[in-house]
Amino acid sequence: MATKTPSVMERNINTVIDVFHQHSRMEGNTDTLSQKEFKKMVKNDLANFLKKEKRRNSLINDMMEDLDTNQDKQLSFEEFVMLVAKLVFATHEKMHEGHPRGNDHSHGSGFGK
Ligand SMILES: [Ca+2]
Ligand SMILES: [Ca+2]
Ligand SMILES: [Zn+2]
Repeated sequence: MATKTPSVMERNINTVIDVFHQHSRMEGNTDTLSQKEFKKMVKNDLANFLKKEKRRNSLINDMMEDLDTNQDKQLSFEEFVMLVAKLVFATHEKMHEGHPRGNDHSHGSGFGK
């Protein structure tokens, strides 16, 4: 069986993994995000989806505390993917503001703008 080119969805999943590690490698434990690394990721890579948080460090810290379920002040990849899941869900909800489900199922622009 020939290997097929990854689909857009598969590539986007790989991108999530790559972006996590681009940041996790910056300092300390290379497998986890420190508070500083997480801040940088929010500001560089989630600037449109987390606009409010981007502007206020205290919101980023709160978000990190919520995600850091074992409370070791580091985000493991497992803890981080919960944020991705929440963002996927929240983005879809946002797309449905003013676009009720049903009929031809249309979407607004979500957090993209
Ligand atoms: Ca690190
Ligand atoms: Ca942790
Ligand atoms: Zn939908």
